Amino acid sequence: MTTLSNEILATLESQAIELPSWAFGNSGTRFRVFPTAGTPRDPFEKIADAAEVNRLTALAPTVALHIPWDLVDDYTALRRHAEDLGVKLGTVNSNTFQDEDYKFGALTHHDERIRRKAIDHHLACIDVMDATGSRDLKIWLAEGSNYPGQNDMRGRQDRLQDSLEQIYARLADDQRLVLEYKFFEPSFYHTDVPDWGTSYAQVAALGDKALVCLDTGHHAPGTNIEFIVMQLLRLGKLGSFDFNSRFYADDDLIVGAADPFQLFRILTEVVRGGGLNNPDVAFMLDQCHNIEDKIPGQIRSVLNVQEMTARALLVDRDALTAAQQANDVLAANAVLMDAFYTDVRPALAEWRASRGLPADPMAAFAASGYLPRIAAERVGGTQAGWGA
Ligand code: PSV
Ligand code: MN
Ligand code: MN
Repeated sequence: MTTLSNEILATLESQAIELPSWAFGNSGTRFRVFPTAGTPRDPFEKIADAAEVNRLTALAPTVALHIPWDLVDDYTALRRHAEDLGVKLGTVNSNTFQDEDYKFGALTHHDERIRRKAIDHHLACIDVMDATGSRDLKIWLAEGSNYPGQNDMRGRQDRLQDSLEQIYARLADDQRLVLEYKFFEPSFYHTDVPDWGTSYAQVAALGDKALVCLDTGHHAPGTNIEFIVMQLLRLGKLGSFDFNSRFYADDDLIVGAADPFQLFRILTEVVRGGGLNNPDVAFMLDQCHNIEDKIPGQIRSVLNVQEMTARALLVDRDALTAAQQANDVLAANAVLMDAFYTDVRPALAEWRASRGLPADPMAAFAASGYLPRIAAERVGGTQAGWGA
């Protein structure tokens, strides 16, 4: 069995991966949202489910909120509820994509009334952050156009900068803004923040508290995502990850499911660039579980990140540098592949058990009776999220 050094285990022990509250809600495609028994009826129940993932893995100490999906009267009570369950409230995500007014844009809109409304929504999100103790405001914009000529792309970019400046000005000293990019969808011709370069240009103009959010599912097929990770770390502008995996578009599948090797390559650059366990670089999941059970879906996801991080930490850096310096192409590649092909699962299971955690968190969850209990308890009610 492969053993992991104490240094690697100590690094893994500090790993924290934020869970998205919406992963626990029902979601689907434009064809159908399949409901699941026991789905949370309110943000309190979403946090209880997230806390279950953390209880079994010790990997997920924070939960991201989405406003208004997670609207509550009293955020201090929500914060207390989370802390009672051993987790904290994390990133606040804004939502300017489910309101009729935003059909043709929000922070980029030429109609000043609508743009004001979208800016005010973000200011309200920062109010929520003040109450929840959250550090980060995550902005993903569903803005763009479907047809050439439909919009003045330049004017929209200028208005976006002005809108972001107004939002940025409201941040407290210890708060940050992360701007997420996505190459297409819901718009199909142009998107206002389509790539890391645009996000970087926008946040660089704002200041140190504005950074880029890299969602692994938001790139064209074949994109070398680890290169982008390297570059943003190099520039000190990688604020956060939204981890998930994809086969075709923004599939939001379990991280590491579609392309484990890509996850390994990304994490190898994170390690290389000092982004691991770096408080400036938040690790988050952004996933939807359309057909699988949601809590085990999240457990599997955080375990996949942990496993792949362990493999990235196994890369023999000295051997790699020596091979690179000698232009030994095949030897350098072999160093990476040796680490990637190392099965770290038995060592991680043993390590978990030694810390009083279940060796197999998936099995422990299945045996816990939590799922049948919430299925019996949570009857009725509506649930906000993608299906809303
Ligand atoms: C839509 O693409 C999206 O998946 C973005 O990645 C956001 O992070 C997420 O929704 C939540 O708004
Ligand atoms: Mn995302
Ligand atoms: Mn997405």
